[in-house]
Amino acid sequence: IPIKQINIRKLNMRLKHPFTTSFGTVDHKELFVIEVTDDEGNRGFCESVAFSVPWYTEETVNTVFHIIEEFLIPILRKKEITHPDDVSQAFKVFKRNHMAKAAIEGAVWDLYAKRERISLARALGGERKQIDVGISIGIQPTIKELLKVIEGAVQEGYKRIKLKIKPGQDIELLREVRRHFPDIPLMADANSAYSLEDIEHLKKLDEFNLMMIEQPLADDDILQHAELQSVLKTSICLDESIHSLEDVKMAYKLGSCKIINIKPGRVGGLSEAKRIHDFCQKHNLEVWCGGMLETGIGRAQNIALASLPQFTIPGDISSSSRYWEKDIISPEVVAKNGIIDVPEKPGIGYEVDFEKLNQFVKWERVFKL
Ligand code: OSB
Ligand code: MG
Repeated sequence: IPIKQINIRKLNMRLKHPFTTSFGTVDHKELFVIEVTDDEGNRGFCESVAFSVPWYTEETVNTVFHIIEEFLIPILRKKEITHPDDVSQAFKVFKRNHMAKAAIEGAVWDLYAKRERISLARALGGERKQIDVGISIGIQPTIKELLKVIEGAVQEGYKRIKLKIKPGQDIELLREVRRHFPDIPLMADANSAYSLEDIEHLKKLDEFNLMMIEQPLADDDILQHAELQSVLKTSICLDESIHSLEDVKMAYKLGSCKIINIKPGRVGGLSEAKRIHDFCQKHNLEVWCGGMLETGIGRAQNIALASLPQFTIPGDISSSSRYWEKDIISPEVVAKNGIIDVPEKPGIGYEVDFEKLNQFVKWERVFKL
């Protein structure tokens, strides 16, 4: 894949509504849109998913740029890339910084699929023409407001409702939600807000018929989750703890979870996401695709990934309009009755709308290879 040029645009986009988790509130998303161009003028796109503050994992939007500029682009100048899998392989000389690596790698995947004239979904081995999707609902100021947001999501047809919880806003909150919505497919995400000292408290989650509890314990733990899973009926899903296939193997061996949330950015890109998918398929771990409040570019990448067969649980892949007044792709992502059509056009299958995108650009850097 003869990559000739990399354009990196820094964007700052305001979310329609602030999104609150146990770690804090996000109301703007700063991100990089990565564009890679080949010798025939084909262009591949991806976005960086890191937040401005290192409270989900250690990366930030600015460490992403630092790593790309100082370390990743020099590698692309030296190494020949014949397949997108070569990108993550070549990047392995540098530790972690998965969101930086994934931003470049995802753009190369899109470029590769466009050169092959196939959809990104197909390039990854995806089979589904449509994917089921769910929605992640942030912590709301009051239960009343939460119930209203859930009602809206149920009306829209989302196939799985995820609620953010934290100590003090968990058991009573879920009891109230279940009283109003006894049958909806429901789960909770704690974003590492608990410790093993809360084990008796966390056992109460078993009464709510949850699909899973996502990342209850520390972001860097796998062992303690195994201890918790051994006493919980509710399935544990790991998010923050999983950075690689090796982490998944450890979690599987220890019995730390039954479900894996795959986010390409967190695991270093689509190639590693696919390897994790394949392992989970072989070992009967269910997987689903998480979200990072992406624009349509990242959403399109997630849709392609979620078309793979072991993505058996609806992902956090909502409509563009959930987070953005206007998205930067055309057409926008639309979930109808909780279903999104997987595009069949080459690459990510959505056009980047530069007229819209340019309104959010703070600056741009061009790297010739
Ligand atoms: O833990 O999955 C998470 C948002 C920001 C940071 C972490 C998470 C989330 C979400 C929202 O749950 C996912 C989305 O709708 O993009
Ligand atoms: Mg999560």
